[in-house]
Amino acid sequence: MNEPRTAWTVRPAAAGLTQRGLTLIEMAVVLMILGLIVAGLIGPLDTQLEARDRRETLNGYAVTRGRLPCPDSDGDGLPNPAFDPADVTSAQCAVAEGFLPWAELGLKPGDAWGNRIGYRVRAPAYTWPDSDGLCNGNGGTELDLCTRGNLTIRSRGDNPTTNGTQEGKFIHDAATEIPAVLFSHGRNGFGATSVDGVVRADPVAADEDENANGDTVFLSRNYSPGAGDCSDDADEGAPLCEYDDIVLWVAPTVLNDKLVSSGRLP
Ligand SMILES: [Ca+2]
Ligand SMILES: [Ca+2]
Ligand SMILES: [Ca+2]
Ligand SMILES: [Ca+2]
Repeated sequence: MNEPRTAWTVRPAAAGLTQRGLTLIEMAVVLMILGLIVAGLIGPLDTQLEARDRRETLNGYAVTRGRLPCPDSDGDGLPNPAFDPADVTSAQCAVAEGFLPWAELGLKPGDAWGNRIGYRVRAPAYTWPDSDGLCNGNGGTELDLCTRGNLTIRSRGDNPTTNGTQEGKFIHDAATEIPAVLFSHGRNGFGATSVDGVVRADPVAADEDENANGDTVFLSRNYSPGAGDCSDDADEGAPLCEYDDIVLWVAPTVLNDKLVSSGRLP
């Protein structure tokens, strides 16, 4: 004999999952937990997609202008100096690394946490348009197909030379000769400047500091919450320290493809 079904129970369709149905309160708890999980996933995904949009905007800018913009050094969202097609020295950026010139690109001034986006570009190799349709080589002074970037992206993961051991902290070059890098210092904001110009605290962990120390090397890896005994080194016995930065870079192959397919470069 089947038990009488009440309005307060929901019976699972598959037999054998559980002997009794879930009460509405139990269902509500399950739905609430699922909601929290989904919200937790959508947050970071959203910011990743936003970062990709920014990079796409930058690639599109390169296609229409034949060059990348200089960084913004004073926070008004415009490149420094202003580009002047009659003055080649305007491709010499005021700073090698500054803020993404959001106003020039038609973007929002900051990331999801109200901080400006960092931006570094090789100038003038990527900030002056090609003048002659010729390849002027690595270290050239205009953006053509032989131009190479000077930025390096490092990451952490498995060491491919150790058979049978799966590392997680082995540091390696993920990309080299990169023309330009865009980065957000993430939720913790260490190393960032707010959209209102407030300089936030410096990073404490080594991997995040790599994205705040102003040199040509950046570090991009998965999020880690950090722990008391953490270390950003090769010690596989200790967890990685806190890292929530979002580092994206302009890939030279992608940029070249776009410049060629749009007819910008021969
Ligand atoms: Ca500016
Ligand atoms: Ca050329
Ligand atoms: Ca961070
Ligand atoms: Ca660095």
